[in-house]
Amino acid sequence: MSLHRRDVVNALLQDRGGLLVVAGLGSTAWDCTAAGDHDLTFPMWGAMGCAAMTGLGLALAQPKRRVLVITGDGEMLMGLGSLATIGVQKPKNLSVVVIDNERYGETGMQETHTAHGVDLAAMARAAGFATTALLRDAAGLAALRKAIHETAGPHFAQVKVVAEKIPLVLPPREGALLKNRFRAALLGSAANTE
Ligand SMILES: Cc1ncc(C[n+]2csc(CCOP(=O)(O)OP(=O)(O)O)c2C)c(N)n1
Repeated sequence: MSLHRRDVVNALLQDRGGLLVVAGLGSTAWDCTAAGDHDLTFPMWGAMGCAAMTGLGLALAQPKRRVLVITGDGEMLMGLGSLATIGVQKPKNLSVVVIDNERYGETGMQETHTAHGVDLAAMARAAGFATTALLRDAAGLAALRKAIHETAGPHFAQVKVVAEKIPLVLPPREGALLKNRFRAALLGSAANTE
């Protein structure tokens, strides 16, 4: 494994334009914040297993916007049924990227099932995603970024990264603030008074 998670997330979020981002709990939320706190990033904080479903809802509600879910392997493993639902709904504007350190990082680096051969990309392919990829080095990153921003999905990528403990970069902690700023940035500030 040669990729570092912060480099991967930085590369994917560079020049993000109007991209809507749902960040899974824990490390992927810190990664997204390290790349630049943003009104159009919605971090799940402690909610585990629902990042991809939140992204699907957003993609269906906002078909003209591109939506990216960035989440951890543990978080994705908890919500595997969402792959099937996305495969059936087939939102062209949705991408799911799993930052796979093969560990439950936040709770003590216990190994997840991906450390024992579970192939999330194959599961997404079987579920009906338009494209799937398993990345182990930087070679596929540019193509993944292009898919997220430009081509018809749903896209799924499992990106193997070094299992490392790195300093936390926390987004705002207040759920109502995160929801309201996201809604205001997406729909205009009047949306929060409706
Ligand atoms: C329903 C539920 N179970 C357990 C937890 C505790 N928990 C918080 S983060 C985490 C591990 C997340 O692992 P992963 O998604 O792989 O992220 P990373 O390794 O990148 O931190 C766990 C088990 C939780 N927040 N919610």
